Amino acid sequence: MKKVWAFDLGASNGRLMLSKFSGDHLEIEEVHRFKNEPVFLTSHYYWDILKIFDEMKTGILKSVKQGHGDISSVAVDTWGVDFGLLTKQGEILGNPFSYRDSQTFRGINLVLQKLSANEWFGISGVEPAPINTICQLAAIQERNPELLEQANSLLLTPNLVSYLFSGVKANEFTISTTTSMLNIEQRTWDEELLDTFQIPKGIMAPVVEPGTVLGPTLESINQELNINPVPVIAGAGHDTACALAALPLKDDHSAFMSCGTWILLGVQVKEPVITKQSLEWGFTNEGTMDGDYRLLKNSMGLWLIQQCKKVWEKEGSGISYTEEAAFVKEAKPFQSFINPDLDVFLNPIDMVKKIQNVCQETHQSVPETKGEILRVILESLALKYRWVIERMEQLTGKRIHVINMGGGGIQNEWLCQFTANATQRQVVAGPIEVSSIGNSIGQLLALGEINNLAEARSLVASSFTTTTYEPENPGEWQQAYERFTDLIKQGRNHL
Ligand code: LRH
Repeated sequence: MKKVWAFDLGASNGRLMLSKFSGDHLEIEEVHRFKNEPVFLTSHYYWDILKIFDEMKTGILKSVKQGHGDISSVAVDTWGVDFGLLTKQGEILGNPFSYRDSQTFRGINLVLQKLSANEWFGISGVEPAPINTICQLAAIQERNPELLEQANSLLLTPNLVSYLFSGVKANEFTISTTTSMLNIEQRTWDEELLDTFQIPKGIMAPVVEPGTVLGPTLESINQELNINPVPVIAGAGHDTACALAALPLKDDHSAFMSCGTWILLGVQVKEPVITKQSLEWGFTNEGTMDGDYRLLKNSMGLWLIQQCKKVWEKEGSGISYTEEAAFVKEAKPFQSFINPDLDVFLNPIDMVKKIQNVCQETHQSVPETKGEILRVILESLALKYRWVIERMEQLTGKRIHVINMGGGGIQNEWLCQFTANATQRQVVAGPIEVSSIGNSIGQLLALGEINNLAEARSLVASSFTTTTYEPENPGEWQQAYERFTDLIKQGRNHL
């Protein structure tokens, strides 16, 4: 029995999972879960990296206490684009910024002053979007250049924490593709691009392929946690790459959908799709664990619901998952729609008010009750996925028959059913812990326990259960889609 630790850090919580692989069965067990949200101070949003690392160590201590000895390796996956800076001595330089910080909007303007969207997309294959690492760096370079002057290394979040465990500085390929600073063809940092934005070349720790063994856990960590040295692997550092690896896709007519704070909907392709159309429709090309690419659309996802629930909690009228589902059921369908990917939804102070404002501005009826608000969000998300699927089919020339949904978001059964209805495609939902499972698969590949992703996906199919949702009510959803597409033709600041 091989046992590995998978740290999956998300933008609302993080967890340590223990994976057990018997040779033909994979099992995953949650050891520790903790809250992780950006912290607002001095006018910026930061990640509390010290708390994150401390929680990770708590996770290991818990695992040891539960008697999980003989761990073969450990790997970390996280959300994309964010990074930490290190001094020459290897100490952390300031708190890492969150991509929700509004500096990214200044950043994207600065980047576009020097690089056209066409050039940007052509080099990196990544959709020009404010959240990209390059925008943060451009904003920091303008506002606080001393920070970059003092920096000796830049490590993306999974690699930053892997460094804290192993002492080895390297940026793994899949997470590096989210920066839009990587030359997608050469699979390494684009030096010209770094020059254009005066990012000191030396700070970009080298790019390593997924599955690279960085080295054993540091002696100081072993002593503190009372463990034997454990190999730290740079598996696939990006949570979405992990999710794709662990979704039981049957063939290339299956799309993947990783559902969490963000919802990433895409297909695995051999070559990046870098065309006028893919740029115009806001698609992006990121790396997969096995050397291919993920053609996908980054969509706002359950963030919209999480933020509304936060507002209601603050008002003292928070709701549970069960109430959420009941409210959606009661609310009138197809009242109003929003384009979930408008920049205004990236980090508003009050998401409920923002959604109401957008409905009003677009001359639709304004949702008032919790059920109405939730229904606007869920129906709009589902309709947006039809929009994405249809465009993806045009870009690849392949019809999508099935959508494999995974991640915490599939616990929302309305989201799964609405996605099936809006797209009129079968939805196969599961597993929930898809990023942690993918993280473990990355380690098992590196350890030579499994041979390729096809094998990994059949292992997932035989080890975990899924739920199938068949499309319903085609006529009503067709009419809704026509209204939705008319709406998103207006005010398209971000598709
Ligand atoms: C989802 C995700 C997504 C984006 C975003 C910043 O967790 O990784 O793919 O990169 O975070």
